[in-house]
Amino acid sequence: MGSEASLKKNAVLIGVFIILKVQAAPTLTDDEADAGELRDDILEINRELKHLFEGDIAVKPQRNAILDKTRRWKFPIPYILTDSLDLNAKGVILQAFEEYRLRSCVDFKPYNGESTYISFVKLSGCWSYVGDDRTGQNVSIGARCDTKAIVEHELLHALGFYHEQSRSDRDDYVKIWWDEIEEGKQHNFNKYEDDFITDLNTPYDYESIMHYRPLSFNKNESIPTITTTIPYFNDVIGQRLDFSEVDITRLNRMYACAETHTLLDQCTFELINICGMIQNEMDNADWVQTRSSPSDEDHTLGGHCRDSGYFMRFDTSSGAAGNSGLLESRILYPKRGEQCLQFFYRMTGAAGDKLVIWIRSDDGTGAVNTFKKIHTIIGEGDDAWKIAHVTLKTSKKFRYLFQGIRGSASSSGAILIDDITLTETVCPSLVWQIHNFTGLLTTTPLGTPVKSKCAYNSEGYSFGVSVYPTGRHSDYPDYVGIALHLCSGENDGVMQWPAKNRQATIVALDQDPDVTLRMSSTRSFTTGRQ
Ligand SMILES: *[C@@H]1O[C@H](CO)[C@@H](O)[C@H](O)[C@H]1NC(C)=O
Ligand SMILES: *[C@@H]1O[C@H](CO)[C@@H](O)[C@H](O)[C@H]1NC(C)=O
Ligand SMILES: *[C@@H]1O[C@H](CO)[C@@H](O)[C@H](O)[C@H]1NC(C)=O
Ligand SMILES: [Ca+2]
Ligand SMILES: [Ca+2]
Ligand SMILES: [Zn+2]
Repeated sequence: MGSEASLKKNAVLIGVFIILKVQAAPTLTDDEADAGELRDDILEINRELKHLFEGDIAVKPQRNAILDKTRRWKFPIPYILTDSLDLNAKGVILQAFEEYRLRSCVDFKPYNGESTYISFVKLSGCWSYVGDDRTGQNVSIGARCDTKAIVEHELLHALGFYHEQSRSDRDDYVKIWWDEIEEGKQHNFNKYEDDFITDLNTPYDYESIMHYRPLSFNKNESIPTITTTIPYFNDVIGQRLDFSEVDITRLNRMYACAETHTLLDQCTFELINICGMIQNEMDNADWVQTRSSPSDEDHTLGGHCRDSGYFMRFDTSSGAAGNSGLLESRILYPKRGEQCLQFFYRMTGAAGDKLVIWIRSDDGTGAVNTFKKIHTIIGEGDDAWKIAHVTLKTSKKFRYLFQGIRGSASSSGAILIDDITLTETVCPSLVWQIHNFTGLLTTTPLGTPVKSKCAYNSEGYSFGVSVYPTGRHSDYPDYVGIALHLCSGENDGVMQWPAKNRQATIVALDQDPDVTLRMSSTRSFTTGRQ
C-alpha cells in the first residue's frame, strides 16, 4: 500500500473504532485522559539532557551498529523491568514486545543470568544505545516516555537503527534549516555515510517511527528545523502511532526474519485460493468467493475500485430454513494457548440468520476432528459491515470454521465475511464500532459524549467508554476526547474498591486488512497507586 494512502486511511478511521483493552481494571470516572498528539515527543522530553546524541542515543556512535554484525542481537533478548519503572511503563513495554512479536522474529524473555540483556530503567528522559553492547545495557523509559510508540522507537535503536533523517541520502528528501537549530544542537542533525550505515535497500521513509518531527531542536517554537521535499509529508514526519511498513521491512531484513511469532493467519479473500480455506462437504450448501458490486461491496477496498475486491458469501435466500454451509480454514499450529480471531461480517438477510464460529481440533490421534462451538452471531437485519473479535483457546493443531445458517424460510439475503486476522494475542475486553462518525462530528456539540455499552474485563469489573467527537475542552477544538468510566455491574459486591494499579489501553483501530501494517493510535494509563 502506498504510504500516502495508508496514512490517509489511518487518519480517516481514527475515532471510528474504539477498542478498549483493560488488562486489569479501569480507571475512575473523569480522570483526565492523555491528550493524544498533544503529548510531548522524545526530544521535548529530553530537552535538558546534555549527554545524549541525536536526542536519544546514549553514546556517540563510533562503531557502526547497523553494518557491524557483532552488534546484532540473538533472540530472545533477555530483559529486566527494574523496580524504578512506573506501573504504566512496565505495561507499555510488554505491549511493545507484543508488537515486535506480531510483525517480526524479534522476541524477548525475562533475564536469567545471561551476559547480554536490556535493563529498562526510569532515568531522565527516553533513550537507548544503538545495537547490542554485549555487556548488558540500559534503556531509559523516564517520566512521560511511557507510550508504546516511544518504547518501540527506543527498542529500534537498541536493535541497531539510527534516526531516519541521518541516512546518507537524506538531503534528497528533507531540508535541514541550520539557522533555525538551537545553538550547540547542530550535531543532532548529522548524517552518516553509506560506509557506516545501510538503508537495507529501502527508500527514504517519511512515515518511519524513527523520523524527527518538524520542530525538533528549534530556536523558535513555531519555525521548523526540518521540512520535507514532498510537502504532504510535513504533516507526517515524526508520527508516533506505530511502526511503518518500511520500519518492519528493514527490521526483518536486518535480522533475516522468516516468520513472526504471533500471526497465525490472515485473509482478504482477494485471491482465488481463498487462503487455503476449504468447503465442508457434509453440509448442504457452500460459501462462494464473490466479487464486489455496487450493491455488495467487499470490506478490503470498500467499493473504491471497480471489478475488484472479493469476499466470501453464504446465500440465505433459498433452501430450507436451517440450511447451513461450513467454511474451514487450513490446519494451523498454535504456539500459545490463546488466540484472537478478528473478522468483518455483514448480514443482509432477515433478522435471525446465524453466523457460528467453530474450531475443529486434534482429537488426540493427530486427526483434526473434535468440534467445539465458540461463538454465535445472530443477524439483526441491519446490513452494515461489522467487526467481530472472538477468543479461541486452543493449544493443539486446529482449523477455525465459519458456519452460515439460513434463519427462516422468509430470509432473502446473504452472510458476507472478509478481512480475517488470527493472532496469538489477547482479544480486547470491549470493542465499539461507531458508525457514521462524520455525522456525529457535525451533530454533537463540544463537551458532549457518546457512550459505549458497558462490558466486563477479565477480572469482573464493569466499565464503558465515552467519546467526545468534537472534544472535551474548547482549548483543543480539533481533538476527539476519549474517557473511561466504571459502570455498575453484577460483581460489584465482590470486587475490591477502589480498583487501583490497573492498566487500561484505548486503541483507535486502523483497519488496514494486513494487521502487520496497522498504525493504530494507542494510549495506556493506570489507576492511582496507594
Ligand atoms: C544502568 O542504570 C543504573 C541505574 O542508574 C546504573 O546503576 C547502571 O550502572 C547502568 N548500567 C549501565 C550498563 O550503564
Ligand atoms: C518566532 O518567529 C516569529 C515569526 O517569524 C516571530 O514573529 C517571533 O518574534 C519569533 N520569536 C522569537 C522568540 O524569536
Ligand atoms: C450520518 O449522519 C448525518 C447527520 O446525522 C446524516 O445526515 C447522514 O445521513 C448520515 N449518513 C449515513 C450514511 O447514515
Ligand atoms: Ca476482500
Ligand atoms: Ca459445503
Ligand atoms: Zn531516537
